[in-house]
Amino acid sequence: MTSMTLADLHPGRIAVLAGGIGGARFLMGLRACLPPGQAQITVIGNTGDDIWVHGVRVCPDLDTVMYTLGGGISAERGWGRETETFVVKEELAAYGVEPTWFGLGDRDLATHLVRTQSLRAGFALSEVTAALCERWQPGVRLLPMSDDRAETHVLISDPERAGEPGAGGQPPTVAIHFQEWWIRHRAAIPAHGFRVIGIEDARPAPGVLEAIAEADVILFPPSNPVVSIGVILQVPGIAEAIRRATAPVVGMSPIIGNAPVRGMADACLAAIGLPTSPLAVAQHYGARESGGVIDGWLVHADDAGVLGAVEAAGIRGRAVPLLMTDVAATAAMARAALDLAAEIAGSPDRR
Ligand code: FO1
Repeated sequence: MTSMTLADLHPGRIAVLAGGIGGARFLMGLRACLPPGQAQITVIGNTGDDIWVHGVRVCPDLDTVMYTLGGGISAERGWGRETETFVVKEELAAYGVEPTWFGLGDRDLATHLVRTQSLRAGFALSEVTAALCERWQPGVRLLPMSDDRAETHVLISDPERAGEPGAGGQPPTVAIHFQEWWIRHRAAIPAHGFRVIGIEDARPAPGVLEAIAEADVILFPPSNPVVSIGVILQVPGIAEAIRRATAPVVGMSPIIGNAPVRGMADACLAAIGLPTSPLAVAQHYGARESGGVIDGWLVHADDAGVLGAVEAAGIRGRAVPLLMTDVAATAAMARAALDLAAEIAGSPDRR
């Protein structure tokens, strides 16, 4: 069986569910591995991280994709702008205004001001995102998962009331915004779970369901499977659209060995009772043939030992280098994902 390549498919409509830094890094490789103009990439971005802070609306994962692909990202931080300053942040702190823990950059602030002004004028987040991308030209279509507000909050034991016995002798549980847990507490406070406030009423943004239905390939980059891709899949209609899609769905493990490549996916997996392993994440997404959302799964070369169990879960597995050390390495990973997708698309049993 000759392995099909993307060129054998229709000129390549690729839908990518993406979170922040991991998703953006992957997209740099995906864009690099395709001949220019060969494919149209639609990114469905996570907006569960979004937050109102100092009166402006910040969309971390959308901005990280936009800045990274548009050439404005701070390579050192992976978020926010390069050659950034934080004078406004310092001035706000001088007034004693909270949150002082949020890294609001001066250049980044311009993006939030434009977005906030446009939202206040009645434009939808998807329209605002398209307008911001006019400047940055990311080379992909960037869609928020939803135009409706759906914010990830983290359930933790109330640090202020640690002594008090709550239900069942546990201290009372409180919910804090994901950004506070992630930035202020570095995800070091054990999370009992996540609640995406408003997700039940959130609708997929215009173009999202069509991008999934019309895709030739659907990819899950190594973004956080719980609070990034996991949140996108909670938008009513999106997981169902992926289950029904004709395109093969291939994901990539954000976990190498038993540790996340970066970020704190292990703290997120623990919060929902999952071990930090490439197999656990694949099983969490589940095989499409048994009601899940993926057909194929890439694990890191050193984790080839889990491929038997991945296949037993009904998912076609491949072990390839998954460290996105530079664009060339990431392009090779993206190519491996596309080749696996083409193989799945071409095989009669679709697995
Ligand atoms: N991450 C941090 O670790 N510290 C920050 O102060 C911080 C500020 C920030 C501002 C704008 C933005 O778009 C992202 C920012 N991030 C910061 C990253 C952000 O918390 C994460 O990228 C996502 O929310 C999780 O992927």
